[in-house]
Amino acid sequence: MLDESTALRRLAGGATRPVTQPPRRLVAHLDMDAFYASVELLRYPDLKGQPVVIGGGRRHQPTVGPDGRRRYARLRDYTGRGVVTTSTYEARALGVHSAMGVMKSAALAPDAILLPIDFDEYRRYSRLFKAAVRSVAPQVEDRGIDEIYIELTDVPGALDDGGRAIGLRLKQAVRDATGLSCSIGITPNKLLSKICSDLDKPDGLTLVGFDDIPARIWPLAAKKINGVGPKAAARLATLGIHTIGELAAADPAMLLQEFGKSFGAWMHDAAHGRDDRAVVTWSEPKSISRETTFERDLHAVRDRAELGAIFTELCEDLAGDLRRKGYATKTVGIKLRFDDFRSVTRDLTLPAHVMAAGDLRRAAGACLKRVDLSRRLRLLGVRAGSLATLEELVAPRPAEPADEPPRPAEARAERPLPLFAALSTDER
Ligand code: DCP
Ligand code: MG
Repeated sequence: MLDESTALRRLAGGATRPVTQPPRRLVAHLDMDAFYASVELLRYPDLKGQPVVIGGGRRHQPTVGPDGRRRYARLRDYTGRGVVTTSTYEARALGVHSAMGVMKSAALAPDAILLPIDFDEYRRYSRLFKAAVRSVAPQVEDRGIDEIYIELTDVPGALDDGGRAIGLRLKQAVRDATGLSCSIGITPNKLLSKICSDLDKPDGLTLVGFDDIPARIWPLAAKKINGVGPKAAARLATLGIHTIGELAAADPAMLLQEFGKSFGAWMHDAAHGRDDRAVVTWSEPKSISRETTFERDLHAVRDRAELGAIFTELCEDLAGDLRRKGYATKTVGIKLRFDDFRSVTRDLTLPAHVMAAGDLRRAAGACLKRVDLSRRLRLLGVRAGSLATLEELVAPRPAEPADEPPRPAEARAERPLPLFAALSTDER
């Protein structure tokens, strides 16, 4: 039996508590280098080493002159409201960055080359690099077009050298499959790995263990923590907290008071490098939406035609998203923002799943009828919720009761599902 003082010490987490090492875990965060720009340089290798900005429309496509040489659009000739999606490191050295207006970037780098955006090509390379990674380490969480998390803990040998060998193998696999470079952070969790993949760009491999946190993580700006946005960073700055180290040293009670219980506690843990989120290898979107802010506020009656055209286009774009991703929707919603910045949403649940633009448009139109439209509008959005994959609709999961009694196979074959009619045009 335990004597009282031992029991108390154990309760208090004192010296007699068995020391358990946290389970050893390694997670990678991989982010492609200057992704869209690097994909473009594969097509136009003559541009290597030059400042190149990706952000134009089709009219900025390079042309071939009578001498057989390619001619590129230059930033200085650009007029319009487009924004920079990304740029080569040479353009960044001149001050250009993502989300900057193209005309503003032209003032900084007038001679830089402008190339149009080609999402299809970037998506193709995205699939290629992710497949290459999966062939080395299968537990991959997709975080967008150019970044992923990879659980390395179960990859044989990965833990032996802090992840260096597996990191090099991943980079080589990506290079072999795509010709592109990436930067990888490998640490015990997602939070630290996300920070670390950015520390040695381009073509970096950064390994950090818990023991390295004071030297490698604490000197960094607090906003380097994914989740500490510009607003939180500005608020921290007013409290005299600029670095992650200063955040780690801050009184947790003060953080809770200033930022609320959950965000305050999360920031305290994050600054100490604590994060136990799993690498989630599979997920379905809850909804898919499209929205647009108008160039000028529009009125439902006076600008009816223009508004109608935008509304239809949004539904067509949304239908395209659903088709590409292989989903149908049963709940269609709209979002409106008025000129006084007030927002309203309405939605409608349909008797069956749909994915065609016309069906979305009708449902969204019915939602619109339920809104008072006397004020002018700034923004319009359309959302598809209650998603089901096409596979689920064709072969419902056994647990789900069928909506209608099974029909004979021949009858099914003769009457294609409306979904397939929608799919048959281009992307089947
Ligand atoms: N992107 C975009 N608009 C932004 C930011 C990014 O369209 N405001 C696109 C273009 C990028 C891609 O997403 O190529 C990936 O974004 P990153 O932030 O990873 O930027 P890069 O990969 O271009 O550069 P880095 O080497 O810094 O990762
Ligand atoms: Mg990137």
